[in-house]
Order: sequence, then structure tokens, then C-alpha cells
Amino acid sequence: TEPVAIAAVDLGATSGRVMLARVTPTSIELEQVARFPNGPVRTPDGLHWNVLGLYEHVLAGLREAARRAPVRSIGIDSWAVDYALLREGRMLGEPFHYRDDRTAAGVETVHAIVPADELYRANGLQHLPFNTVFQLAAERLDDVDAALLVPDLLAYWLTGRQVAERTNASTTGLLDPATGTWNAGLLARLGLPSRILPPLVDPGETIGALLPHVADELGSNAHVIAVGSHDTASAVVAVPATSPDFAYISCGTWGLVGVELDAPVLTDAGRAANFTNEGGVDGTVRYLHNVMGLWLLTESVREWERDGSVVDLPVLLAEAAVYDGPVALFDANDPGFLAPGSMATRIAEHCRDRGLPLPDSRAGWARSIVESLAAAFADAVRTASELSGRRVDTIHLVGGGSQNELLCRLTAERSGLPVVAGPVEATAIGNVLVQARALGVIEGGLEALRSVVAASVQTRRFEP
Ligand code: LFR
Repeated sequence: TEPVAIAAVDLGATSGRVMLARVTPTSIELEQVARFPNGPVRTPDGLHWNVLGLYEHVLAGLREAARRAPVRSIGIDSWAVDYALLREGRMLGEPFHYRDDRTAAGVETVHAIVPADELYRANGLQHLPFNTVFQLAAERLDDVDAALLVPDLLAYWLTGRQVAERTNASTTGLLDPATGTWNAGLLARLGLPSRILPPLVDPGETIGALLPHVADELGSNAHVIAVGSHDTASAVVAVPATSPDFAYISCGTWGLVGVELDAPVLTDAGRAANFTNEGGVDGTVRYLHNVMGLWLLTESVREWERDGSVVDLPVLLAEAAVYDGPVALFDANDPGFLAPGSMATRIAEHCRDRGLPLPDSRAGWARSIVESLAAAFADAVRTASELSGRRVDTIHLVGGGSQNELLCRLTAERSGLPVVAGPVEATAIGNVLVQARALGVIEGGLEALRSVVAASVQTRRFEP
């Protein structure tokens, strides 16, 4: 059969891309049409996303995709939790970046009204200070009539329709994990106006046709289809699993480590271990823990490069792989590593304060970071399995981190489980698959989608 052309917009915290996919009932082929950097921009009031700049790149990428193939549909995913506030359709300022520290006040405000354990029962989320609920509690909302999460904002700009895609909405802390609908009781207690939350849609639903001026500009009559618009939800769709007993690690800026379940786990043990119940595609639950991820490495490199030197990451990792000096095994989950800036210095101070060994080279520090991430990954896999009762015999490591051989090898060693690495572009693939199914190109449940991935991509296996 003739392949069908589908575009995926995938915005990560460090880079965004527009991918063009050609899909048949049994295969998917990806081509990158645009890639652009992304990151926080600091203005006097705090850390922001340059979301108009991102939109400009997205439009250019989509135009190029439409030039190369007759694109039938477009799906958008991004990192979670962050949103723009709108009044009468107009964005009221650039969205805040989740690493902005204004959220501390919001955490206090919310917990004063709804204590942490109650909040966990109401939304099933691990405590992350930047969950949307805490951010909104730090905003003035009197004049606001809509809050749109980043992928929903872009979909609105493309189609004119305001919706909240459900997997990403699940990261706000305002969705009831039992019903998958906005938690009206919680909103009322927190004094958050429910009018600002748009109607929910599920992955696979059509959001709309392109607005006439957009269709003109892109030279396309594609429709925008809702996907797992939380990037992690899309990544989990594209895990090339061939049996159900797997854990996943979606590793990019963050390392999201967990299992896929049919129902949320809302136990005290789960809350104490800071495990989250996020919404997955097809009503599944992503029971996972946020590990700091490659952020520790890329942000250290940014500090090392501040003096004008250039750090070649693949070279550094190759040196780290053969490094045999002292290694600092530190807690990669320490909240002190959340904010941007001086990461290498902060890690070294963290280790010194705790009497850990101090490597004397960048390769040594890179090794320490990767070892510490691998240890945190292995730990989270074990905990996910214990807390959920799900057997795990394989770890699928997908996303940019799957290119990091050292990380894959050490994760296998530390977990005692085989690690299957790849695909690198899992998020874009998951985004595309959900569209392909909505278009009727591919049929079946997640298992069927995953077998298409398994048949279409190269993976590498690391034995423990
Ligand atoms: C990964 C991710 C995580 C989320 C974090 C912040 O890109 O979406 O799942 O916790 O970014 O939004």
C-alpha cells in the first residue's frame, strides 16, 4: 500500500523538531524536517519559554513537511505542566518555565488548604514543585478565561479550537485519576476558576482543520489530531515491547522510569516513594517516577563551556566509559539540581558536603553523573515493580538517552535486567502512531502499535 504522510511536532525542553512520517499498516519511516534549540529565557520576572519563537519554527517545519509530502494530519506533543493564560483568545505573556522558582509560594498556598496526602488521593501525582496546580496557585487569574497547556496552545493557534488533551491534562494535578475528568471539588477548594480549563479530548480525536490563514501559509489542508500530547505519553506508546512484562525509561532532559498499568496505584507507599499516576494513551496509567535525567549532564556541560571552550559530548562520554578513577555515586534525584545554572559546581558541592569521592577530571564527573543516573534508574524500576506488583523482565530505554551506551550498559548492570535501547525518536513515533490509527492506517491497541515499532526500528540490547 501507498504510505500515508503524517507530521509530528515534538517539543522537548532542550530541542524541538518537526518530523515527517510515512506510514503503512505495518511500518513507519521517519524523516526529520526541522530541528531547533529550546531552553529557558530569563527576564526580570523569571524564567520563560519563548513560545512564539517555537511556533515560528513549528510553522516553518510544517511548511517544509507539506512541501515534501501530502501531509494528512499533524500531532503536537511537548513537555508537560506548563501553560499560557489567555483572555479573549489573546495570550497574556510568555508561559513560565517549570524551572522558575516562583512555584515555592504556590506549593505553600496549596498545601495550606489541601495537605499533601489528601492532594495525592485527589490527583495521584508525585510531588513536583512545578505541577500546574502549584503554578496556578501563584498566578492572578481574575481576568483570565483560559489556561492552555503548551501543545494545546499550539493546536489552538493552528485550528482556533481550545481543548485540553487528556494525557497532558493529567500532569496538571487538577484531574481526578479515577474518572479522568477535571476535579471540580479540588478546583473549588483551591479557589481555582473551572472556566479556565477547556473541554478534555482524548488522543486520537480530531481537534480541527487548519485555520484558513494557516492552511494558506503551510500550503496544506491537514487536520490537527490529538495525540498523547504529553511527550512521555507518546514515548511510552512507542516502546518496542513484545511482551507485557516491561519497564520503560524515557530518557531525555528527564528520565521517566516506570510501568504501564490499567488502574492507578494510590497507596501511601507509592506516595512516599514519590511515584506518579499520569494518564497514558488508551486509558492506561503511566505509573512512574521522574529522575533528573540528562539535564545533569547537559547543564554541567553548559557550565564547562562558559569559559568559551567546547565540550564534545560523545568524546567526553567515551572518556567517561574508560575512566577508572574515583566515582561519586550521588543522589541524582536531589531537588537541589532542579534549577538551571552552575550544575557542575553544585554537583561537586553536593558530593563534598556528603563526603563522597571527588573525581579530578571532567571525564570523572561525567562518569559520576551517568553512574548516579543509572543507579537511580535501576532503583526506580525495582520500586515501580514492587509498588505496582507488575513483573518486569526487560527494561526499554527510549529517547535521546538510548544513544548513550554507557548509560544503557550501567543501567543493565545496576538493575540486573536486560536493557533494550531505542528508538531515539520514540516520542515522535508514538505521536505519529496515534494519528495513523485515527486515520485508519493502522488498527489495534497499544500492543499492535508496538509491534509496528518493533518491526520498523533498530534496537540494541545490553545484557546485565
Ligand atoms: C519530559 C517531561 C516529564 C515532565 C517534565 C516537565 O519531557 O514531560 O514527563 O515531568 O518534562 O514537564
